[in-house]
This record gives sequence, C-alpha cells and structure tokens, in this order.
Amino acid sequence: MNYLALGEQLEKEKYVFCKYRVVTDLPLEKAANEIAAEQSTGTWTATTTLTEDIFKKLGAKVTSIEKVGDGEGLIEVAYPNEDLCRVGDIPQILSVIAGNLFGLEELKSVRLEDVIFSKEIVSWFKGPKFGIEGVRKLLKHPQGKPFIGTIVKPKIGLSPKDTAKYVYEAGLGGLTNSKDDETLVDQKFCPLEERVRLIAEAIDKVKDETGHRMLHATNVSTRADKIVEVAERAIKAGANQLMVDVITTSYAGIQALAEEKSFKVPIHVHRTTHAALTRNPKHGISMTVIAKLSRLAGGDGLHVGTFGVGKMHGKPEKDKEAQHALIDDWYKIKPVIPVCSGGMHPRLVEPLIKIAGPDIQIQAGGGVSGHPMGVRGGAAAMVQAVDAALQGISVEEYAKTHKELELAIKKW
Ligand code: CAP
Ligand code: MG
Repeated sequence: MNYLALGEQLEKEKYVFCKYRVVTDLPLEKAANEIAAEQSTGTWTATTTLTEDIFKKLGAKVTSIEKVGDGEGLIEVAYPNEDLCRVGDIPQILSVIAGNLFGLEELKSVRLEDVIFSKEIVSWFKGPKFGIEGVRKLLKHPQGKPFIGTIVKPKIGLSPKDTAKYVYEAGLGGLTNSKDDETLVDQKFCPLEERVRLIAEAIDKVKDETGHRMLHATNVSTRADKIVEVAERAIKAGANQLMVDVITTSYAGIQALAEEKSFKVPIHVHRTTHAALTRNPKHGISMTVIAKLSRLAGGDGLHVGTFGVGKMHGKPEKDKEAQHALIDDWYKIKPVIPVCSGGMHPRLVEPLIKIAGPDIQIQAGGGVSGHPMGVRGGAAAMVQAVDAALQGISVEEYAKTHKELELAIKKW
C-alpha cells in the first residue's frame, strides 16, 4: 500500500501530525512509507486482511518529506484521529506515534521531534489543575517574578528532622519552593509520613514568622496501582505539592494524581531518565513531545533544562521549544511552569532569565546548600540574584550591598 500523500491537503482537525527525523540508507520516500505503514495499518509485507476500506479510513499519511542531510530527512506523518483511542489514552497514543518504528532495522535512527494533536484529541484531557497562574495564586507570588526553589541535598541521607530544617532555612531565605530529590520516596532513613509532617510544620512556621508562603514537592513516584495511595498518605500527612518522575513512573502516573478529585495540590513533574530518550539528536523522543504529553496528563510544572547554562546537557533552542510546549495557548489546557534546574547557582540566574524569561521556576540544590553561610544564606543569595537580574543590575554590583550574594559569587 502507498501511504505517501505528498502535497495532499488534509483536514487538520481529523489528524494528529508527527514530525520524525530519520537517518537511513533507504530512499526517504520508502522509509517514510514504511513508518506510516508500521505505525498504522501495515506491516513488513502486504497482508490479505487489509481491505481498501480499512486502509482509507485508518492508514497514516505521509504529508511531507524534506531532505536535510546525507541519508537524513524530516518526515511528517498524519494519523487519523480514529487511530487513537480514549480508553487506551497516552499509552495507546504513544504506541502509535512513538511505537515500533524506533526498532525498524532499515532505519539507522529515528527521532520523534514534534507532535501536533488535533483539538478532538486534546479535548480528551483536562491538563493541569493549577498551572502557572494557579501556583502563583497559592503562593501569592507576584507576576513577572520567577519561582525560586531548591532541591534538598544531599539527595539521600538526611533524616526527616534535618530535611524539615533544610526546608525551614530555605523558606527563611526567601524561596518559594523546595522539593525532594528524584531518588527519595520512603527509604528507612527518611520515612515519607514523618518527613512530610515535619516539612509541613516547617512551612507553617515560616509563614507564621514571616508571612512567606512555600510549597514542598513530595516525591510519590511508584508503581501504577499504588501511586494514588502513596500520594494520599503524603497529603494526609500535610504535603502541599506532589512530585512525580514522568519517564520512570509514566504519564499515567501524573494523570492518576491530577485527576484524583480529592487532591487539591499541584504536581511537580521531574524527568529523570529523559536523556535516554532526548539526548541523541538523531534518535529518540524530543523533550517537546514529553512536555506536551506531561501537560496533557496534568503536570503543573515540568523540568525543561537550563537553556545551556547549568550542569546538565541541553541546548538553548531545544529547551526553548519545550518551554513553548508548556506555555503556549493550547485550547483549554492551562500553561505549565517551566522548571530550570541542574547546576544552578546565583551567577547563572541572570543569563538564564535573559534566555528563558521570568515565567519560570529556577531551582538550585548544590547552589543553595553549598553556600558558605548554609541553606538560609544560599537561599537568600538566589533571591538576591533574581532581584538583581529583574532590576538589570549585575551580580557584582548587587553583591556590594548583599552579603549572601557576595559570598556566593566568590565561591562560584
Ligand atoms: C539538581 C537536581 C535535578 C536536576 C535534574 C539533580 O540538583 O536535583 O534532579 O536538575 O536535571 O539531582 O541534579 P543541583 P533536569 O541543583 O544540585 O544540580 O532538570 O535537567 O531534568
Ligand atoms: Mg535531582
């Protein structure tokens, strides 16, 4: 069967469009045809069971092919809405748009760069309960100012009491957010309920003493059938935000939390393991796609990288694409907070805000807890760096009147 529909004008609302980067020795038309076949009504050979009717109704269509290098092309494939199914939800959608094709022997590599969902498919999803504006309201945080957060460090090992002390100090330093690290859930040295209870007390204490509000994201990443139960335990103990690792736990995990009616807390989405999919520029799945799916699933914030300024691999233009996937208008789905994390410290704040703008969450673990004055000083230095950047003053200049910032930029 020929799935090539080059130059054909399709009714946009009836299809989901995917852009793939393909590297292959095959002619690009043949490679594109094989992808469209494998991901919709075909297989490696013609079958006696594929009728003309089925092919016409459900066959994917290759709508464009652009050669971008030697044996490399950008291919657009349109999947009829009917290929996707509501009961199967994101797992089924992924098996169509990002399924077997990655393993096809005749393709040297293939990467899903982007997906444009039709309005009908987007309407299946509720998206975030809070989003950027909802979280701003919860924190009473002014417009035009980034959220500033920390990751409790060391990643593992602190007791519940010391974790809560960390959060308290971070709050007194002026941070709006803190979070568990991705490898902590409910280990013996830091049991979930006790940790959450003491952190909630610390956050209350910060509010009583200074009026300052704070969220702490408790990591509830776990197996599908237990995630709501673990989150319930956390919320009962006082958690005011949940955290979930999207790749290891799945979009379904985010969705289970976001759609649980009794949960009235935002969801911070971490992306540990994402680089196994996103780092190779010629193979895998782009962060833009992961961002769109996380947003549909209901994440209120998602890590998108530091636009090339921090410790993790990333490219400013790619992080920008993922940021757009989170914040651009998208029917009724609320905008999500782009979280910029990984090796951040006060000196990197200004260059980050310059590229990413102020509608982000800036997060520093080592960049807060490594401060010579401790967590409170580190938190204050981050806040001062943000204030300086927003006022267009260099960190060097601002440091002259701000001790914490001065010490931070001496160290980093
Ligand atoms: C940052 C962090 C985050 C990374 C994840 C870490 O700590 O807690 O997990 O930001 O990367 O464990 O590395 P530091 P990304 O601030 O001490 O570096 O946000 O790119 O997914
Ligand atoms: Mg971490």
